[in-house]
Amino acid sequence: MTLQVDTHFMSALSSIKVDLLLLHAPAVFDFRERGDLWFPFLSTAGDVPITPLYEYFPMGFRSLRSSLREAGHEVRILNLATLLLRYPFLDLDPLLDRLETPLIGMDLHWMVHVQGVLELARRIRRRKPECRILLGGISATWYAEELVRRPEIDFVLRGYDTHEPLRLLMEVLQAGRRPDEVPNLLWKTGEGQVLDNGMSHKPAAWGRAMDWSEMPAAPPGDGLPFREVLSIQNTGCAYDCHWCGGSRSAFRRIHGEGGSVVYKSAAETRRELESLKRMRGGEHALCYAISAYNESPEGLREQARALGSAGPAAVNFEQFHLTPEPTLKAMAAANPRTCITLSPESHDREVARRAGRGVYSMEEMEAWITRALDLGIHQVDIWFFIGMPGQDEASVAGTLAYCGQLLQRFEGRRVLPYICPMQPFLDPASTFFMAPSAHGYRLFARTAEEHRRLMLRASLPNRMNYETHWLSRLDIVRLGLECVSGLAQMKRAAGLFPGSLLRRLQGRIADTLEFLPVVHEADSLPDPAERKAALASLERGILQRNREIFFGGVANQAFPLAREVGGRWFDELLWPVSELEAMRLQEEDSANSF
Ligand code: B12
Ligand code: SF4
Repeated sequence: MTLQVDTHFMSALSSIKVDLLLLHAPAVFDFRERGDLWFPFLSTAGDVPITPLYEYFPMGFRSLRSSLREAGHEVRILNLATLLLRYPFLDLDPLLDRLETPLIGMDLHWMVHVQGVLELARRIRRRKPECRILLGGISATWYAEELVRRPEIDFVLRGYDTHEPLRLLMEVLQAGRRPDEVPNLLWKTGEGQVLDNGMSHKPAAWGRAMDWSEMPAAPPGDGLPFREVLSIQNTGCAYDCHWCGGSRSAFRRIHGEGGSVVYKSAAETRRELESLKRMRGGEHALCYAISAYNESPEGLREQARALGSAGPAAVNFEQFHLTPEPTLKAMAAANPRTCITLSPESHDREVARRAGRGVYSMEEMEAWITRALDLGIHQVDIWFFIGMPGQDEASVAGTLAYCGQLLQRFEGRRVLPYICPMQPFLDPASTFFMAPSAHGYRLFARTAEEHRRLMLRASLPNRMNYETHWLSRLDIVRLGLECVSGLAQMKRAAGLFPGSLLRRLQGRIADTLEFLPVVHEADSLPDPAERKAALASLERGILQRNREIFFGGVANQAFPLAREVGGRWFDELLWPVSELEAMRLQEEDSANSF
């Protein structure tokens, strides 16, 4: 499936002239053309509504845009992952030709984007050699020294808050000066010498307000019942889940000594929550307070009150401990549809403890759920994980069975368990990543380059960067799918799922489970020529399945109904929808005339 577009179509797109383009890459750049790379159903672990291109960009993209605009710069965002999903006939080079910018900044926040980011940087360098390329985000910070040495990268701006350093960098570049004075910057001179300006910019107050009143235009056909928004009022973490690249220890490894949680200032938090009231369609907003677990009880009650007055349709608070009653009451009072998300990781407390959780037993959790629901909490979501130390197949089966018990005990009430495999990566910089064998892990990649290569393996298990002493890579992927299927069956029995949805979900999972060992076996052949031939024989099957994954709508475990891609807060298309739709019509006309 090669999607070459005749470049005269592109004349329908206007030229875009900016001082900085913030660009979000698809996780794998050439996803449309590759018959040798399979993206299985639910391969993103199924926790958030995305395709395997991982379309979310860091929230900081939007606050960087607004703060740099305030400083007088023209800054725009392009989510290339979404653009190519909605308009798959577009080609990169003609798109780049419509862009006039001296600087392109890409997020390598999530490691899973490593292939997409580097491939895109390489292609931009080839097509627009005059344009400087900058990386930022958590993974870019961790791998900065390796990344800046690559010929396609000019700058890496490290840190959890880059608003001020980026403003300085733009000022310096516009004045034609060397960026020696920009803190947190790693950069290359014209002669290719790498210079490190040090990482001194670690502000005590993190981030700027997100402006929710500004949302990307929703393309036609987008019938989303809810608009997801996020309320993240801190970064880093007070806790230490050992698999997590944002944990207390990992945050310090990445950013150096200092505190491990950094909070937004009260003024910026207020400004952000106020903007929710001005959001178009805000009454349909589903607001996730993701790092709410790092707030003090007073902070959390304050956040609940503020969210309540902003009036979204529903609010979801993520909690590490079992929330105490006074806070539960404030949360329930904030919104009639307040949901709490817990992540015990495993029903087996020993497995949970080894992962850095296990702070309550399942009996304590169940008693708490009863109280929480009685106090007016609308829903409790409970996430379990696959890929933890000491967790074997029997232990995962035990977790699935426990989910069944939970569903039975709370039948008719909104208590929803989920099981999610940790794939494809164990987070770089996490405690398990740093000392794998001590915790029963084996790593298949450590450097950014090794991760980039992994992302190009045909089989999802071979794309994973770890296995455990108890579960192989293939086991982790297979068990994840089996658990989602088993859980769906249980939810159907509890009246939470329509039968038609269950049949469709289970049909797709059954097909994926059947194809999984076939692709894995072919991709694991040791002889490269034999591997290539074996994969070539599977190309049609791979392309056909990938097409459904990318162009059949986006789904996740919580909302397994496929929805059209677009209209989400991060679906920034850069060009006006009217121009893109006009191009679609031209393209369809041209296809019909053949
Ligand atoms: C909130 C959160 C989310 C939110 C998304 C939030 C968002 N869009 O920003 C949701 C729930 C959707 C999410 C999803 C995922 N997440 Co997450 N997430 C977090 C969490 C809890 C906080 C992140 C945070 O504080 N960000 C705020 C700050 C740091 O970033 P920011 O303000 O947005 O951006 C600033 C800087 O990062 C930097 N910057 C970022 N990009 C760029 C680019 C340029 C050019 C420049 C100059 C600067 C720059 O400057 C910005 C402004 O100051 C962390 C854990 C933790 N405690 O850190 C995990 C974490 C980041 N997530 C992680 C993972 C693995 C995922 C998923 C891949 C999980 C999955 N499903 O498989 C998905 C990916 C989704 C996608 N891309 O489509 C890992 C990443 C590990 C790694 N190194 O790869 C982390 C560390 C821990 C974890 N396992 O949850 N996540
Ligand atoms: S997974 Fe654990 S350590 Fe990581 S952000 Fe969440 S609570 Fe913190």
